[in-house]
Amino acid sequence: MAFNVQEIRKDFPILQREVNGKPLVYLDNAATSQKPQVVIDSIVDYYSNYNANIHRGVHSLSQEATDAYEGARKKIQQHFNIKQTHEVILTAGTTHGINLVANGFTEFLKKGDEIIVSALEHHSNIVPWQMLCERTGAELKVIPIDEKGVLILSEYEKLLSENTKLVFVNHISNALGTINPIAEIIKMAHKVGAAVLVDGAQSCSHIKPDLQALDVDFYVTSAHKMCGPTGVGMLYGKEEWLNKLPPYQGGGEMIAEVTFKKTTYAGLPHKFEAGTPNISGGIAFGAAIDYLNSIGFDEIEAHEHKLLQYATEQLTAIEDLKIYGTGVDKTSVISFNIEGIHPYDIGTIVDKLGIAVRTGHHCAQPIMEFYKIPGTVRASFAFYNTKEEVDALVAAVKKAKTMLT
Ligand code: 7TS
Repeated sequence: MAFNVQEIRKDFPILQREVNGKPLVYLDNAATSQKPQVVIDSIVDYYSNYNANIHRGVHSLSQEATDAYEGARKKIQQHFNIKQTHEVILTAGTTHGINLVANGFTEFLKKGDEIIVSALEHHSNIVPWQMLCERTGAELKVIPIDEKGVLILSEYEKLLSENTKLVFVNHISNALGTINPIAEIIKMAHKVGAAVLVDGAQSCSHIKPDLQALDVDFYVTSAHKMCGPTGVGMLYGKEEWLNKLPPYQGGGEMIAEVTFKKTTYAGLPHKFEAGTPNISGGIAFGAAIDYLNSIGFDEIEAHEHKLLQYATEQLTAIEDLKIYGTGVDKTSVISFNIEGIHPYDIGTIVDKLGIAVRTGHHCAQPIMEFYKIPGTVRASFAFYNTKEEVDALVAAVKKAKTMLT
């Protein structure tokens, strides 16, 4: 089916509403995406028709719920081209997946070992590694960026050594939109025997990563950035790594046998899935993946690229407006400031005109420190945004500028 943005918008009930008396222009997709009716329906259907706990009942409802939840895991596996279903761990989201891995590495690291992160990371891909370093005595090293907000690979190469045990980098920067050359980063890390975790929180709504082709060791993402619900996500780990890592949490459903003397753990993926999970969330994650694939990632990328180009041209034409993150490989995120105006003030005025953008440091304070700014205004576009919405943003930013100068 040809890509028709007006038809697609009809799938999202929220896009029909008004904010402050104006049609909603939702440009905060990097924070969370909106949800199509099919995803909302999948949650309602579960609670209305087959709500039961999974993996434990012989009764029919439990079986139906288990089949739907495990069906979603299979969809995730196929979508990301993961070799085996049990390499998909269902989590509460990206942050949970990162902490699970960081916690698991505690017993494998010692003083003298090094961990590399990039200067483009979200706090959730910095803080857990700092905590890991505190626990183990390992040292954190940082791949720097250039003025365009692009990682300097020659500096990364210099940081790599036989002491490097782990490398963590996001696929796409949430604050700037830079797409990182993860295939190269992974290859370089593997040459020195280091494992790599890629944070895909920002990428999976824009592109379809092939995890086997990337040969990545761990990959994490959140369903809510991909038209799915909040509170659910995915951790992919290579089987050999997941077998090596200890469980993150103890509880029901993650055991093989429990006595007061000793507990043995269940196999993958259950070893990492203690307790009753977000069942409706997992099922809806599967529905979101089906929905995105029904639109098609080639179409999504092409449309978003056009929006990015158009919005970049239009915003750049505003005097004193500076865009941060100007690398060639970039997704549909524009972070900007107008000289002499606080980003929060712009965000507040454009909200009055129905336009949702994020302002602030975007949980990436080191990037703001690099540019010596308090924060930015960030407009992040999804496949359901339109050229007319870009025009509305540009007009609103011009109005804000007039009011504030
Ligand atoms: N990593 C990146 C690159 C992110 O962009 C985010 C969330 C996270 C990790 C954390 O994801 P969570 O689902 O576990 O919370 N980023 C943003 C953002 O840019 N604006 O709000 C949340």
